[in-house]
Amino acid sequence: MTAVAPVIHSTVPRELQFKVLVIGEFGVGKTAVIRRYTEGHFSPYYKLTIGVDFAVKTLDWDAKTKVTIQMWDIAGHERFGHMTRVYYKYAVAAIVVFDLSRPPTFEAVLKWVSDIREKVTLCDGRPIPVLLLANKCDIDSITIQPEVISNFCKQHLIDAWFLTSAKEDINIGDAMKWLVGRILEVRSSSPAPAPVVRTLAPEDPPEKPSSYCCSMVCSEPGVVLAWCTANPDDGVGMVSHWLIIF
Ligand SMILES: Nc1nc2c(ncn2[C@@H]2O[C@H](COP(=O)(O)OP(=O)(O)OP(=O)(O)O)[C@@H](O)[C@H]2O)c(=O)[nH]1
Ligand SMILES: [Mg+2]
Repeated sequence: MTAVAPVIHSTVPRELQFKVLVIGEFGVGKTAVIRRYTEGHFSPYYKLTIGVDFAVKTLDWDAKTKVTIQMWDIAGHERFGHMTRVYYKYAVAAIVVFDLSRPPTFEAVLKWVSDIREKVTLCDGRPIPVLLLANKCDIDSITIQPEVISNFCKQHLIDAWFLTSAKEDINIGDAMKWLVGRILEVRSSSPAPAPVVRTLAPEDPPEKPSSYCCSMVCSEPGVVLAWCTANPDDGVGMVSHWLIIF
């Protein structure tokens, strides 16, 4: 009789970490979208982002997969634009945000998409997925029509777009869910799978981690280091310190 080798299906949970860029013109609501998603609140006050900021959110994607999204909140103001090549490094997706009540911020989307396509690709050379957010849909007197946005996305190979409001919490969660799904889909179709940051040992406790340390080391001039601290109750984290060495 021939012995049949048992088929072993891995039940070891995996933890994946993805770097996602959030870009777009100043004042469009990038920080507000990130805050809404990671902390669940909104501030009506505008405090411009200087350089780059970070936020981290951990999701139980399915029974076997924990996903940590590291969101890089890139300043939209022109004067901080010279560092984007460093900030974009190792990103696996980008969210481009524009303000529905300010048409010039929609016109600037192409500039941001081109910047991404020129400066960052996946490790196998494919372009990173791009999600477009038409933010501030709570404001009346909006003149940009949905079909114009849809056509624009088709024409420039933008993967998807959503009407959002960070203020009223419209579509932020759905948009992020779509993006994580897309990142996983792209990753699974890659000839060289993206690295698994950490595989949890079976004896690891299933609770959410109380803190993280994440660092980005760039081969370009400059080193970017970020220390993230997560809230043990909801797994939501914010970078507590960051440092760029030139
Ligand atoms: N009505 C409304 N206001 C919003 C919304 N999202 C953001 N805002 C406001 O728009 C202003 C700018 O938001 P930010 O999130 O700081 O903009 P940003 O894109 O991060 O700007 P930079 O950091 O300068 O690049 C703030 O006053 C926010 O309160 C929204 O969905 N609806
Ligand atoms: Mg900001």
